[in-house]
Amino acid sequence: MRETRTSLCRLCTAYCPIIVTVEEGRAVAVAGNPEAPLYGGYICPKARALPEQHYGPSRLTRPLRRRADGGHDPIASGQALDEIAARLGAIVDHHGPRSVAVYVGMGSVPFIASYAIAAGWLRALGSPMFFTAGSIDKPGILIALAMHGMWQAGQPPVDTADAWLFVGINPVISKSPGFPGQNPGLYLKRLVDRGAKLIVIDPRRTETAKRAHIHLQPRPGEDPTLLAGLIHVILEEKLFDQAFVTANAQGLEALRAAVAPFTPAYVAARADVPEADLIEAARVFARAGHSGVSCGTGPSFATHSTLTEYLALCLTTLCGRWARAGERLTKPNVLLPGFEARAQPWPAFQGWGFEPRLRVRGLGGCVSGLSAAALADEILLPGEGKVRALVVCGGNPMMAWPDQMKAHAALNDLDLLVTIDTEMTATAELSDYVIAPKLTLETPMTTYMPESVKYYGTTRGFDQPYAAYTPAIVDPPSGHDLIEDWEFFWGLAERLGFPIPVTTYFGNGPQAEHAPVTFTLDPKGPKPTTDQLIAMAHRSSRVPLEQVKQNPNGQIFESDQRVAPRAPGNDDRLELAAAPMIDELAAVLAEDNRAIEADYPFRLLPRRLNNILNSFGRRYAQLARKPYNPAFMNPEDMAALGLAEGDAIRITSPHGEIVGIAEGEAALRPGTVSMAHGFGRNPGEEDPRGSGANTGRLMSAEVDYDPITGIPRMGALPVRIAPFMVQG
Ligand SMILES: Nc1nc2c(c(=O)[nH]1)N[C@H]1C(S)=C(S)[C@@H](COP(=O)(O)OP(=O)(O)OC[C@H]3O[C@@H](n4cnc5c(=O)[nH]c(N)nc54)[C@H](O)[C@@H]3O)O[C@H]1N2
Ligand SMILES: Nc1nc2c(c(=O)[nH]1)N[C@H]1C(S)=C(S)[C@@H](COP(=O)(O)OP(=O)(O)OC[C@H]3O[C@@H](n4cnc5c(=O)[nH]c(N)nc54)[C@H](O)[C@@H]3O)O[C@H]1N2
Ligand code: SF4
Ligand SMILES: [Mo]
Repeated sequence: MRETRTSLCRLCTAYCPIIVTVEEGRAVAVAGNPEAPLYGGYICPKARALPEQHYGPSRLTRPLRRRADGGHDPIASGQALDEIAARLGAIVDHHGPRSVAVYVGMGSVPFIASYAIAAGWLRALGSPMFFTAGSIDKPGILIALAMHGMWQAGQPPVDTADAWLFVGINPVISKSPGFPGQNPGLYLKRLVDRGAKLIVIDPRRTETAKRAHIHLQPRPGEDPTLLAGLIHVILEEKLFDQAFVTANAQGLEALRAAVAPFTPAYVAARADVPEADLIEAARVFARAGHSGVSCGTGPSFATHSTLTEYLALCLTTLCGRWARAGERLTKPNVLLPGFEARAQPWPAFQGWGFEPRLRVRGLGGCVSGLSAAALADEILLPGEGKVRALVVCGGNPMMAWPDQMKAHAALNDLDLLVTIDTEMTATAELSDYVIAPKLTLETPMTTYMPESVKYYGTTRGFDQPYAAYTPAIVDPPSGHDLIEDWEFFWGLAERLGFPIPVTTYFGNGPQAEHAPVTFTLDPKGPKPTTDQLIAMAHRSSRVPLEQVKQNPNGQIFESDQRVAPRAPGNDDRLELAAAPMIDELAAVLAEDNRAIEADYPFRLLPRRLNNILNSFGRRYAQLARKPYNPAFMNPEDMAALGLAEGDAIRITSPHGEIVGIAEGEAALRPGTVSMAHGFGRNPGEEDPRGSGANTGRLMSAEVDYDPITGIPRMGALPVRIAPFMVQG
């Protein structure tokens, strides 16, 4: 029997509505859902590969256990859980709970329960060692918000903007939640057709930059310089919203003094952009009726990630781009609890320096969590507190952690490594146990996740109060032994004999306090279904889950709620001059990169490929047009080095070396090399034209790391390029 069913693609945070053709309980084709609001029927090629993900030869359908020779044999999931629980119990008995860590990656995005239950399970075990991929993504957003304060009513909708500034973010391809991810290409087209002016800061002329009124194509890593320059012009020309700033912010004079040296002439020369374009960008941004800023991974990886986000918040506040009393509340929540939005800040708060402290680099807990970039060191460093067991849930450390060689040494040093993954990844190969999970189409879910990303600072998520629910729409493959990610932690808690406290996660600091949804899962009681778990997590939603379930295409749940005025007597203010940020801006001014540039004249930049999601998708015939990640270079640079299209090149950083395959791309600023991450395999299995190269190999987790979030330099990475000659 052949029929169609509606569902949601949940591979990335866009959560595109899809129509799945199902035959005999199996998905055979996926198309966009034109009836769903917001998305205009859009899907990307990755959604069309969902059937291949579910039934292709690389899918794991049963757990595996590692043999002494490194190979893996199938094992029943119940037995795997028995053995893992016993080994964890022994490790905790001997070394204490802190010796057990969990790392949750992007593969948990589709599952409401996995992140919250993994965190709760670890807490109940007594270990604070919980790490997420978010700490090697844009952790600076949350610290910047803690330092600046948050506006309770949020921002006016993006689609009312007359100007928008994109800093190292390419939503047309990435659907980064830093911009509404619901068909961002169409979104931008509509904005531009309406007369809005886009300003893009990116060393590459990206798909987003093609629509830009002004594209600043600077030297990589100069984002704080450029943003300080924009603020300089806006203050100098008195283009800011003086009334808003006087009523709602503090620190203006200190900020003015800090950006004073960042004159247009200085910034233009240092970042190598036309001075007139910089001034025009400042004027367009400030004179717009509404405008906003989205920052991406480009600046986050290029050091000073928190400062870039902080200056973006200062720009937003200076121009008063926050929702005002009496305006319609654009994001009244749907699946999250309703709230009273006031035109006032949650003031700045101490968002870092929390317990536990890590043993390396003076890092500690903070609102962006513990630094995954430091976890390899926590595994390798002997002594009290050494991490000996690691559970990886929907992540791929061997492909994603900076410093692949160190990650490899660390994972091999563990007493126990368990990975929950759909395929035999490079990390799974090193794992003692690999747990095979159910996949998205086999499980129910709502749009809770993309709705909650709006709580991450300048991150946007949905621009409308949209919500949708999908049931499981296909059966798991016959003869499977699959469990859902959350059931793994349930099974361990059952065997270890403790309940799991769950806090569904959204917001940080003051926001998290206003309506957390908490419940306890007790494995002594009956095991809930995933739908029951979803119901528990949505218990205090503004719109009842049952109502959301009634529309298979999802729906925009309008609200006539208005932004309330400031509470009487309240005088909280947004902070324009947090001391650590003013100090860091002074340090930026004093930076001198010339010495390193003489030896390493190129800069390696991160990028996203349309068909590949981090390390995911490379095994799918319909996605992997090339099995490797090309090293894109400006054709003039290639000519100067005598390189032809497809030549192998040696890419050397102060820390490591990889071999890439050169490919010309005129859109790149000369002097840059742009490469996707998540490629290559484990050390010793290098195959530049086969699996590609792992750019993490070029990075050190200990170089130019942020003292609060721990994120090291992962972009704007100094490298040198030379033709690669095959030896012998
Ligand atoms: N050099 C370099 N390093 C980087 C980056 C970079 O640009 N350059 N980017 C950084 C960023 S932004 C991030 S977010 C991190 C990502 O870091 P990770 O999340 O650790 O890496 P991914 O490759 O996204 O791993 C996701 C894994 O989830 C698995 N998966 C897919 N679907 C499911 C599922 O349904 N269930 C389960 N359990 N697993 C599933 C996939 O097979 C894959 O192995 O990498 C960071 N590292
Ligand atoms: N198709 C696809 N979609 C994805 C992913 C994927 O791998 N593939 N990954 C997902 C993940 S985990 C994330 S975090 C998001 C990331 O989403 P984005 O942050 O939008 O990531 P990119 O598309 O790489 O855009 C980053 C841009 O920064 C530019 N850049 C590099 N260095 C600098 C710099 O120093 N300064 C400035 N201003 N720009 C710089 C790069 O040229 C690039 O265009 O995408 C998500 N979506
Ligand atoms: S953008 Fe692509 S991968 Fe992301 S949710 Fe939409 S269809 Fe899926
Ligand atoms: Mo990411």
